[in-house]
Amino acid sequence: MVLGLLGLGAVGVVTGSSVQGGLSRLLAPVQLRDPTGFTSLVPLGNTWRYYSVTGSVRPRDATSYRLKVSGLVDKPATYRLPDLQALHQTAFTDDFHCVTGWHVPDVPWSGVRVADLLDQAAPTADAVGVRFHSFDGTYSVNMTLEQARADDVIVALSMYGKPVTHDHGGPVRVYSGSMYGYKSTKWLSGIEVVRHNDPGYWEDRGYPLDGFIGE
Ligand SMILES: Nc1nc2c(c(=O)[nH]1)N[C@H]1C(S)=C(S)[C@@H](COP(=O)(O)O)O[C@H]1N2
Ligand SMILES: [Mo]
Repeated sequence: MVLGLLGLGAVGVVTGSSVQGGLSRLLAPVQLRDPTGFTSLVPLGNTWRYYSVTGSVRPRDATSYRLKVSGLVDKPATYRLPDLQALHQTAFTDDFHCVTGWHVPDVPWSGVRVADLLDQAAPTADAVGVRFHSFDGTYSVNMTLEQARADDVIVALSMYGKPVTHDHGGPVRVYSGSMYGYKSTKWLSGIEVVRHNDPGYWEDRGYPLDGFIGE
């Protein structure tokens, strides 16, 4: 039961650091399913957790998926999955760090740089930040325009050489190599260019606005 909650493929919601910490103390090391589907005996520190602040999220596929780039831009655009796949893909391997303490080393990512999408959209002179929206209907988070343009901030289409799974926020999620996981919006539906760098879902609940790993 508890193992099911922690397993990546399980339908379960892990809401906060207190829950996470309590389970970690009770259960490490423990058997967990890793993203490749194998089961291994690993310390609880180095595995993925499934996170959703809304419980279950209705999946979107290659037909139903849309990414809207909107707000303070001269050229708003709506991308379908094949449109994103046709753009230049940036690939790199980097760790994933949740601010609650767990991390997963050496994850191969690829996707479209947010900077490339912003260049296409042509932000207006009064643009200061971007707000990433999720089709879960609730989650959103900001970055400054400068942060969002960094080389390691992508709209990720693939993890481990395969399409981003639904549980990991696919078909399209954000990944920022330099920032904690809460900056990486799952089930990405919109990139809105905005006038203020406002706090997002977790930042309203106490996490730092910048979110750089180690700060
Ligand atoms: N839409 C959405 N995106 C989200 C979250 C969430 O709950 N909902 N949680 C964030 C946090 S705190 C982390 S650590 C990662 C977890 O990613 P994972 O579920 O692929 O492990 O997603 C981030 N993006
Ligand atoms: Mo997190």
